[in-house]
Amino acid sequence: DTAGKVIKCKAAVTWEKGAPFSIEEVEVAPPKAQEVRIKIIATGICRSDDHAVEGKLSQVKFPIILGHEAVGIVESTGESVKNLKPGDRVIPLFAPQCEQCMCCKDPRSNICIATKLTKSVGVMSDGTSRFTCKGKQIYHFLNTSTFTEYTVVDEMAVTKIDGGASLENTCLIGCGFSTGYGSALNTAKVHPGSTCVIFGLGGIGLAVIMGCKIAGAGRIIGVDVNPDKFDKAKELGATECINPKDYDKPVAQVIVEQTGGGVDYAFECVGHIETMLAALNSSHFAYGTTVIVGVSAKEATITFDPMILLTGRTLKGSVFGGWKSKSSVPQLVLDSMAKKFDLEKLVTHRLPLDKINEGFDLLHSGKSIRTILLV
Ligand code: PAD
Ligand code: ZN
Repeated sequence: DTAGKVIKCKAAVTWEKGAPFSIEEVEVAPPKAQEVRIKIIATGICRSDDHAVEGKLSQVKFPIILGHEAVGIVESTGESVKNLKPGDRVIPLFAPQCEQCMCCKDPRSNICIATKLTKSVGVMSDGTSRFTCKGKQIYHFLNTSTFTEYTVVDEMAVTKIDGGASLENTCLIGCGFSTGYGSALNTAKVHPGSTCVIFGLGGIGLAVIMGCKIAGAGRIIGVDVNPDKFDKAKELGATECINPKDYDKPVAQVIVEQTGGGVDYAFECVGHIETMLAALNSSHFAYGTTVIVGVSAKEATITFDPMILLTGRTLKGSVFGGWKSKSSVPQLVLDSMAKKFDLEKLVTHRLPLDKINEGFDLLHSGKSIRTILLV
């Protein structure tokens, strides 16, 4: 029985900006009050982890254990933890929910005020870390830190899922799938017969396509500079795909021309300023909605003529697809078990945690959609 004791286990540590992952033995302290220690079973590689390695995110301190898209099993719980016990199958929540604050109680938002205000970057709410390695404190990432055999999270940052959920691919509900799918359903509210364009056909963009299709969109246009992504996009519901490199005019102009004035819904799933502007410029002047899903680099700013919005365009964004994580994730897991959508379609590779650097190489080369690390 490991409850109440320090656990020594394997983790992938990022010692500094730009460094490769280093497999280390780390010590994971027991959970304090209102905290939960989780044995991670599987964790996906998301572009946001790569942004963190590259130092593009403001909320990252090194050395750190990255990873935020996972499924696991509760190992032990700290004092006064309600509704979770050892053995429960769980998904960590990078966008936690206290379920008490103004935003958690407001149906329009999924960004919890409590976690935003009370949490310092990279540590638990008491200001300390639960990870040490070679005598050094290792920072936490996005309330989760999942590239490790064991992690500790706040009770607000984990939710129990059905005991029969697959441990093979359910981790994608922890980020990529839910982010894209919810961006279409919750943030854009795609309507039947509408025309949609998706910039960036990685895990996030493809999950947006799955959402657009379920919402009954009539035309779903995928845009990527890597045409190797087109077959999968079409398999998941894209009706056509565009490679901006095939044209000598801006891709937004191509889309406006091909859609008789612009799309109903444009999604940016890359994280670049240029594709955010291209998405906005592809949207219909009178009623087009643009959703920014991609995470831009910390110093990036966007500039456009405000008149572009005056005629009726809407520009918005969302984190985790607008889902209220704690309450929505268990239902998304049930929907997946009921085959409402197929998570396996987003999985291209599976590797042991030790081969995490290979997984990131696959992301960089454009060969993978989602690589799942089996911990
Ligand atoms: P990914 O790297 O798997 O996919 C990005 C895709 O964009 C690739 O297929 C690229 O070829 C393509 N691409 C690159 N440049 C261009 C371009 N100029 N025009 C068109 N396509 C291009 O990443 P991902 O799907 O894991 O993540 C996508 C973004 O979403 C990334 O910025 C990530 O940080 C962000 C994200 N946001 C949330 C959220 O809650 N908002 C959650 C998770 C990820
Ligand atoms: Zn992610």
